Amino acid sequence: MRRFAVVVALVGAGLVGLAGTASAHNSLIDSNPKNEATTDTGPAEVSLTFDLPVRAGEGLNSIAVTGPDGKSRWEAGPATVDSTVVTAPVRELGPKGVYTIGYRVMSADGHPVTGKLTFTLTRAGNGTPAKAAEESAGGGGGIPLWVWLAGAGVLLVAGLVFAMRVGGGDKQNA
Ligand SMILES: [Cu+2]
Repeated sequence: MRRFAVVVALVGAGLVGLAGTASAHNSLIDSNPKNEATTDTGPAEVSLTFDLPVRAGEGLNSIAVTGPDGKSRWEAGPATVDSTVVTAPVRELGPKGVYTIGYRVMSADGHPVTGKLTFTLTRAGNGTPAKAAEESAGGGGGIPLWVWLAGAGVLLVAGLVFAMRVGGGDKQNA
């Protein structure tokens, strides 16, 4: 019973650790365009600069550019990582208004970091948004499930090993 309680406590602590905010999370320190910028020409790409290198990997990082209607998508391809900078190409923009840049990156400590910025297009462009099919195929997906499962598995095994050591110690002392 005591061993079970230790396992529950350790797994619980592990889950809190997974969900919690650690000080080593990456932070956004610069961007192009700047947050709340006003421009009469759409940017050819969005680049986001963080204080620590971002983990590169298939499906780990995404940048989405959403139009003034709140649903049309304007990024032209998947996000790429170069150390602290994450970049995504952008289509020629269309209607004027407020565009939102949403991002999710894998920080150096293994936790995902999300956020958003906006910029305002003051002169309409000739572009059209990505089609629905392109959106779903655009690789803008989140972190693969196996990454989470692997993390949870490591914590579970660590908790069990620790609990067994504690349990064995109890027996020897009894
Ligand atoms: Cu963290």
